[in-house]
Amino acid sequence: MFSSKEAFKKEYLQRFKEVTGECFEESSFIDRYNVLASLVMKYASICMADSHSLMNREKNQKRLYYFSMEFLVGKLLEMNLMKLGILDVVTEGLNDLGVDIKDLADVEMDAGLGNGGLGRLAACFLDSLAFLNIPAMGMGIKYRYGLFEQKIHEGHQVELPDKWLRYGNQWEIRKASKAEVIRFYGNIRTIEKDGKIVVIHENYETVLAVPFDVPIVSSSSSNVNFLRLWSAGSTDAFDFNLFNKGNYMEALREKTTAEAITQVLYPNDANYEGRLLRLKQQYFFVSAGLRSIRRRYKRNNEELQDLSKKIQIQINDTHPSLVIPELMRILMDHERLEWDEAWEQVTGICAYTNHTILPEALETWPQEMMKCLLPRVYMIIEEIDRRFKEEGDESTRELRARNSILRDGLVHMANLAIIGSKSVNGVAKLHTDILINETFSELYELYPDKFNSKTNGVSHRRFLMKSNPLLTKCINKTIGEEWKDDPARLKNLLDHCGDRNCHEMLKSMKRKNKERLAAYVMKTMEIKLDVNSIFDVHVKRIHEYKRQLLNVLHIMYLYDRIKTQKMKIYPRTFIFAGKAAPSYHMAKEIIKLINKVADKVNNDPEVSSYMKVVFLENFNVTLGELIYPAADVSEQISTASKEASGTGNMKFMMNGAITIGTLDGANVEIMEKAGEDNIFIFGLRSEEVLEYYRNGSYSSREIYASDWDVQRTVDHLIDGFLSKDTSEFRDIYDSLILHNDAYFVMKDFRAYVEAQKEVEKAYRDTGRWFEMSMKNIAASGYFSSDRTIREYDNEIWKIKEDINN
Ligand code: 26V
Repeated sequence: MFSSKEAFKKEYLQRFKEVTGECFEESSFIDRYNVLASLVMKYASICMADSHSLMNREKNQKRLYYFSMEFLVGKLLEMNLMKLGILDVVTEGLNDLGVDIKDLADVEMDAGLGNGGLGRLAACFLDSLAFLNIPAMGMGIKYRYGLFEQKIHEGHQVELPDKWLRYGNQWEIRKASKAEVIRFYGNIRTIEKDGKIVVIHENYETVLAVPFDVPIVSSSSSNVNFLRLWSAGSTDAFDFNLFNKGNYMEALREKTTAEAITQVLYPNDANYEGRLLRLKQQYFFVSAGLRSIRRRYKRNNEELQDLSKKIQIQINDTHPSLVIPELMRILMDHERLEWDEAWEQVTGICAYTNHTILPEALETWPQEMMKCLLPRVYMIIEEIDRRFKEEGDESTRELRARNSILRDGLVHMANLAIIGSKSVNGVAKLHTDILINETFSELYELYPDKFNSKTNGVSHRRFLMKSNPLLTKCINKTIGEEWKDDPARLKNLLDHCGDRNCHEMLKSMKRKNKERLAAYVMKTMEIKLDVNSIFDVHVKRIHEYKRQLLNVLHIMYLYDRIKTQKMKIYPRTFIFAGKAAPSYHMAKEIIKLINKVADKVNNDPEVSSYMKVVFLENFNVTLGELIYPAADVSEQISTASKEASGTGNMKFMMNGAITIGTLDGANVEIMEKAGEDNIFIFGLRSEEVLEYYRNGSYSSREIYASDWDVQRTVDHLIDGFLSKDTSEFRDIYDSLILHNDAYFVMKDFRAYVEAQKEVEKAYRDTGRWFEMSMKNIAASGYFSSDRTIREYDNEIWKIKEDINN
């Protein structure tokens, strides 16, 4: 691209005039950002065009389509510059022009088209697919409003719309010519023609699906993949008849109803609600995506029998699992394939990833709703279900009935996804074991070969190289730069983990990152953090199973000890961030509690030299990038068995933080890789938790009665310790005592307190601490999403294999 910073400056200033018609000197950050982004986009688009034509026409390569309702992409400017290898040139060039690139990067709004783990994983996967040169396309929804913006007002969460498109989106190309028409509602009639049944769909409503393509650039090749986001509009934008009769509102109705489909991302990340609009979203992007795949396929291929040799679809959780019946519909109704031929293709193409075993998150739709909205798709699901129940031998009949797709008036989406896919994977070893042995044990009996595990990973390019340049430098100095393209080589750090100079380097890196975060906290909250204190960080969605409550109760306990027993602790800064689903009452109560405790601790001079507590507003990808590099301690304390994998745990690890956690999700593998001595594990194991659920023998009251510290701390929720209004945290108290503490917070309290003492002891021993830290960084290469994607490809998609043949 730019051979030198001079070349960059020349092109940038030229482009500035072309785009804005203004002089650079008087321009705003917004204009400067827009022009820079458009310049990067120019190159990315050219590469995208070239690689498309190469992949499609000449090579006709096999390709992956990653269907996901969520892609939590974050900001793209610096990432794209880094991947194109021009971040330094551009930074310096801008410097010459008197511009700090950070000011421009700040202008970009996060593309927050996801809730949390699942959406961010999808974005990391796109990054790795591009890096590994695997032809792939992400298929998703262009929500007008992404995940809400969180404000904290007097300790409460307030939700504001996320206007991420306020200044437009520089990273997309609208492909009006590739729009598709999607059909909802109506009736189905069948007729016979030439001895074949023909399905006729009548009286349907239509919605227009317009694709926006976002290029995913890669540092390793000129192949540019892309993310295709679908936006809904009316096929008949304005009814002039109605308008001419003066009925303005009615004339707009159709347009508004159609557009509503992609207006907003549903902000729940665990609690499933059977909303019609959500089902519309699912079918909308599934149908549009498949139609565009079919179009592309037919341009380059003649035989439909080869479909599964050219196309692979990964279904990210059950949300896109309508892919299965919709693809059946297209192959049968449009391409005239017989059921068996179509089914062979579909079950050779689709693979499903499960991301949660929380029963309340497993998707089901009322049969009546689906039948009405998607009459033909529903018929196909009925047929899939009928065949599933009749297949196999007699001995499996009952088992099949118990696991059918249509039961109790509901469509069970996970069952549909498992039956219609060639592969079913969990996202960490433990999670997969639980899927196999508990959640889907009976389906596992029928399809043992489908089940497999793919431990999650994260993009070390974004969460280490981009967000922690200081650590990147330290690593380069110690082991060279090969690890950047092959993160497994971080292992080489093990040869240096006893080296005092390395410890000093890491210590100074951590300190600077803590200063960077402290400056942000000062600017945004006017709270001064002590960078010499331990930064103990708990950032993720707020959920009872993630047990932010356990962390706060521990803080309350420490506070009380310092006050009443003059206990001395190593200074600590407890940092929280995360959003609660707007309708999740308990999660919002927990946010209130954290803020109440923060208020009390931070304003008590007797304690505040030992402790600070802060809740940072509006956790998103960008804030994460500021926080992970500054963390000393990573809180991963979910109730064992509940966290499918966790990916924050990996981001912290990569940045040299030490985990305090339960043996849950990928923590288990983090322990295996980093070594038991380099992580602080405590609490119930998953088997113990599952056993308690089975036999119902847990009693939180027993613990309350037998452990004085637990009792005193829990009582502080309602005895005026926190608030004059003793009813304020009654619901939390009741969840623990009246409702028997469903997440075993009280059960694990004592073990957590002890583990935290160990953390403090280790931190006081600087040599030990940084040795542990280095061992974590060294072992973090395994948790790069490059490794995860290689596994998906080697074992499920087999795309590289196809390219190499
Ligand atoms: C579920 C629902 C239910 C209906 C309403 C909207 C909605 C949106 C998202 C979800 C999926 C929740 C599942 C999820 O995010 N799982 C997380 O996936 C991460 C990546 O695999 C994993 O690291 C986390 O442990 C897991 O909780």
